[in-house]
Amino acid sequence: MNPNAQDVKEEMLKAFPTKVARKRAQQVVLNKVAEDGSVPEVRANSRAVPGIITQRGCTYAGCKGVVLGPSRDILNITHGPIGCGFYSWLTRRNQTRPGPDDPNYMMYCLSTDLQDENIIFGGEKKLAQAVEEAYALFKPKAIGIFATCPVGLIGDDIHKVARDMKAKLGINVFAFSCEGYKGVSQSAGHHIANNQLFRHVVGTQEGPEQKPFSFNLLGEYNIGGDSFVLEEIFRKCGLNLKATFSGNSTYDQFATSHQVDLNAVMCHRSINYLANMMQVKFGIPWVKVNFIGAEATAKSLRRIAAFFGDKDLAAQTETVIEEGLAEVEAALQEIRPRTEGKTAMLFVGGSRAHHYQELFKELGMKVVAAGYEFAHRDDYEGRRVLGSIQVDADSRNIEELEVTADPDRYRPRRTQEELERLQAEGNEVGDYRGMMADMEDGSLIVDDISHHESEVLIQRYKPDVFCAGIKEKYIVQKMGVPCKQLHSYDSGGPYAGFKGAVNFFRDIDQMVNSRVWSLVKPPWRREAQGLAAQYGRS
Ligand code: CFM
Repeated sequence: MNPNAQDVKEEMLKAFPTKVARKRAQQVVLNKVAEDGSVPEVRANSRAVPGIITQRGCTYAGCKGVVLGPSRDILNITHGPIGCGFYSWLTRRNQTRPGPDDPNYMMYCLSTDLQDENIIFGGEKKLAQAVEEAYALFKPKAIGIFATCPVGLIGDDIHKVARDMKAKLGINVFAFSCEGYKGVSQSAGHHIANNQLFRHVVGTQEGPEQKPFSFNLLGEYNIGGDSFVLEEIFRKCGLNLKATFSGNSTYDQFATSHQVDLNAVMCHRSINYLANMMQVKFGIPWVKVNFIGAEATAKSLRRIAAFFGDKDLAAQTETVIEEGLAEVEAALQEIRPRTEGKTAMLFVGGSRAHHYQELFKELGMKVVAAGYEFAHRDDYEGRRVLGSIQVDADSRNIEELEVTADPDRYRPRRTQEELERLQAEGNEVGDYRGMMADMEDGSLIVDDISHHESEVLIQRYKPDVFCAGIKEKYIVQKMGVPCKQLHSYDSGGPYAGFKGAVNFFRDIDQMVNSRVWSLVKPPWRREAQGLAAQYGRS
């Protein structure tokens, strides 16, 4: 029996001081989907309360780690103390597959290793030296420079260094003012990364003539090999994938990505900025897709095929879907009887807490609570609320680029009527309906969940699996509940597409049906074992 969600909410908040409880009350919401699809308002993208243990990361993580991290042949240099570079060194399981002669810098960790002296006298010279040294060693096509907190505090002009180096070396050098403190979470880093990629890379080369059905996949970072699975599916359908931002892609693909006819947006949170800017400047429409979940994959493939409106493409897509679903169905027949009726919670990032619900639905499991770490209201409530999101001082801190149609290269790929027809057919054209519309009434939505709140949720709901990240994993498991990492997939994956769905079903089956969890005695199952001691007297 599930507990009453309102009671749980009150219990979560009662440990907090009044002011904190008042703020958190706006971020913990009982879901209710109205007839017109609207849902209750969730406070999101606001500062975490100091002292609360949040799941969030920093702006530098969102920019250097998330969006640029998977790029294979852009040489990424962290300008800052060595720790920022070291701890962002390939911890995200993003994979890439270069050809035998292609450069691959992903396994390197380059840092300017700022010292006290540089903090006092400035680090620009050291940065310029580092860029020259890196160029001499690797001869890359492009170098990205990433600012860390102290760089912003001492005021190094990294953009000037980038300009000077670009002129001197004759390669593309660009910088990101993604100091960790710049925004309230890694979300700000996504925006900064989108801006600079758009400004300095996208559309800087003209490639060969476009093949038919060319598109980019935006917001797919090839964690655990997801992109590899998707690339194969697209190839089988007869689609031509140009660039993936940024899983398993190259600088040249980014630079020529403005030539395609469609952008398919997977992770709305991290890359909707680029999708919108490319639409305004080049006339490329975007559709929302989700390749997590077999049905979701089928729906997304049909959405892309519908956009291109070609009979043969549609037929080939249906064949691929049929094959894929057959494989998934066979696995579900075996697994679903063991997972049916179990419960899950997902507290992850800015899109997976939504996307992965598809896979749990297919397993017959119920999602009782979910939330994002750092997503915005539109990811919860849908883009329909965009106009009513208040811009606060923290968001104003992040640059909004002024974008206009390119005088020579703007080419509307579809007429307004065609796009409206596709949207009317349910295709989320330039639209995202958000997480809550897909969740049951009465489920709990918790934005930027804290450690304390997770504990209360687990104690009260005793879910069969809790999905989060490495920081949460062992605390959750000590409570006798398996924790599936949905950032790194633990050592598993890929989980995208049809093959990925089968992998996920097997992994979750093992987790929720292992008897090992009943051997863990969480604190509330133990007898009261108060510690007793006496002060010694002499
Ligand atoms: Fe997008 Fe991501 Fe995510 Fe994200 Fe991330 Fe990630 Fe994530 Mo970790 S880009 S919002 S900043 S889907 S690294 S691949 S898993 S928190 S839900």
